[in-house]
Amino acid sequence: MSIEKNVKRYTITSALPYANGPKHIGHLAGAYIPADVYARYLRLKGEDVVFVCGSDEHGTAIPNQAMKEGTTSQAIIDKYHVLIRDCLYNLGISFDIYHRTSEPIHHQTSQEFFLNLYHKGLMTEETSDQYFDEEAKTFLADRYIIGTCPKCGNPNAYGDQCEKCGSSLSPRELINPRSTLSGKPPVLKPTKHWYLPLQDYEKWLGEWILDSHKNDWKTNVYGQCKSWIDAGLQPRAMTRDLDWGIKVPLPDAEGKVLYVWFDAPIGYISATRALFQELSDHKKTFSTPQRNFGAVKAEDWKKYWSDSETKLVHFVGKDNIVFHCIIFPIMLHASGEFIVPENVPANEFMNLEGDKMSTSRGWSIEMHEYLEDFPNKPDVLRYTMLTNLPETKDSEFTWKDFQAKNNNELVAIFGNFVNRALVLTQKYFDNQVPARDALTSLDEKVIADLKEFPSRIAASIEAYRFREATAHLMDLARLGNKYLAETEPWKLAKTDMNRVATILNIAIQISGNLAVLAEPFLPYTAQKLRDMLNLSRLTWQQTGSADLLSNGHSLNEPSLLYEKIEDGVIETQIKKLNDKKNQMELASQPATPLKPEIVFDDFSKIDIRIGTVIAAEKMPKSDKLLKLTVDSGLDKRTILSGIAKHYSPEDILGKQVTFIANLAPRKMMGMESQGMILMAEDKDGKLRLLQPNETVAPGSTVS
Ligand code: B3M
Ligand code: ZN
Repeated sequence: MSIEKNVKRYTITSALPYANGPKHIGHLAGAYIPADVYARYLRLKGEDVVFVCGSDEHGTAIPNQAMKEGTTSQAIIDKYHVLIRDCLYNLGISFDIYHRTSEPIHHQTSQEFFLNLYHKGLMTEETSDQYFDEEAKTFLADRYIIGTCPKCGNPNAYGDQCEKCGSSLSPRELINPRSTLSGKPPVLKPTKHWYLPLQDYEKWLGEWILDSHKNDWKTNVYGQCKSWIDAGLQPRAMTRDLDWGIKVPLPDAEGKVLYVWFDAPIGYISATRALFQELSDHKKTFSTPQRNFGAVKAEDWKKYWSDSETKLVHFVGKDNIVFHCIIFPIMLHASGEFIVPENVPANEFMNLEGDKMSTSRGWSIEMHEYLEDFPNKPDVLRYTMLTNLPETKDSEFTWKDFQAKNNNELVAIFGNFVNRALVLTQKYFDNQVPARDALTSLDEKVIADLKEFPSRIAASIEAYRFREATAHLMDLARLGNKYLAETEPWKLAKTDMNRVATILNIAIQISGNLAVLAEPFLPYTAQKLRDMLNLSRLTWQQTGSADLLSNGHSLNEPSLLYEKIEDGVIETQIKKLNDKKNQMELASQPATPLKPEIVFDDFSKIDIRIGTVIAAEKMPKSDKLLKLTVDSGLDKRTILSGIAKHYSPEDILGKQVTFIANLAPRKMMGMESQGMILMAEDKDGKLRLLQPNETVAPGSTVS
């Protein structure tokens, strides 16, 4: 059984995105939105919270991308760090700091961490054979080796993982391995590395996870941990042969860097360190403190990582579970200096329109794309994600659902309720909160119901059930909506103004509660609503009350919280998604292999010309051939062309074409063809005419 410890402060982390490209919205469902709801809720309660994140700028993902974009690793991280950071902040993710693992303070923290374990004798040194590319003269990181997957036969599996069947692999398991750098088969060469003997911590992990977190960790997380531990752990190399990363701080480690999964989670610690450094210096570079931390000292960061009364919670996606539940905790525990996480409420994946979300396949909505198309709707995305979080199993984002969540819930329930309450108060009471008169039993019931919401929402958040928490929030708006629908104050205005005052007072109180309780989920909405209600920041503890806004309190001008999203907008997005995927598919098709080299004389023998099609008809008895009459500038000749599947005679009539003019005539289906029309052909065999980009005289030569 786990014993809830005495919690004085919280350290909340979101997985550090690799700064190797834009990130799609699926990431939000695991590491960012749930973490943000949790952090915002705790801050509203007045808890001492630090919420950290930053860019993961090491590992082979970075030089890989640099190679693809034909630039340097530094240029890649500089570009994507800013892009990802800005997207996350614009989506309302309220980090106190968004740091970078390329910062000196992180290099220092990671090297200190490594040396601490090393000097304690907790690292083992081992020389083993590893793949080396003799042409590129470098050891090959797992990602730089591809070969056939031994499990499913995928010919393009990576040295660490097969993306087709999902198996995790080691490079030596690949069949017919080849280097991605030179394309050649790599050779084995001895190299020395430093290992963390994970197996030495099996007993500790058993007690810490399997015994004490059986009931409070999510079953998907606990299950993954259990199967790892049951299968038996092995020493894991914490260093790599690579020229991009944090240097191994030992004299005999030339050309070696820390394993990215060693340094990246330490990034949480260095981010916290940087935050307190900045707070104590009153200088801001990376930090955006979300609350007043008061007067702090630089070394105060330690409390958030070493004090046993700190609750550390890591928010990640399911692919990061093993690193946050097994490897990093072993590192923290072994260091003897740090606390281990209280929970790792990892989510499963969010799919997109029936398929796995993937930036590389083009089946994705990138965060920046969303924000470009819906710049003033971060909350609509947050809400759609929150109501669909893959908390127990994979879930799905669809544009139709996005539209439905907006139109049927945010507009029709939340927005509609608040708008009616405010507009009616403006109309009947000059925008001043009217006092309540005698209460009916319905009023009393609604006030009593309202009181229950804060603890109900809180209980769900504290149990990491964010979907449920979001549903409770919307239920409060529903309660208000229903109350107005039942009491119909607009009908009573002529007969019973006291009654109208009572109803609108209660409706305004519910709106005030929504303005506070919605903040973790819909921060932009909450802000807008607070502004309309002319309400200062309240705490979570103040909610549940029907006296949040005093009698006579003046409200500001009401405006709509949400607007309807029309079908056309959704259709455009669906089309955009399909177009992007098709484009990616075309771009990723390998081109037809090159033909053997020729000399210039070979080429100059071919007489290529431009002509104009002056007649075109289908070739009888053929579904492939068109019979064209081409004005070649020299003559009017017949050319038979196998394009009937791609062009109709009408399509091609009058068009200019490129053709080989001196090809020996050939007989096809009993007719002579005097030349050959040149076409562009893609991998699918689709043919397109080659034309000059301006009309030229027939007979113009091509050279
Ligand atoms: N950058 C992997 C990922 O984005 C990795 C997370 C690091 S968290 C310390 O999935
Ligand atoms: Zn496979």
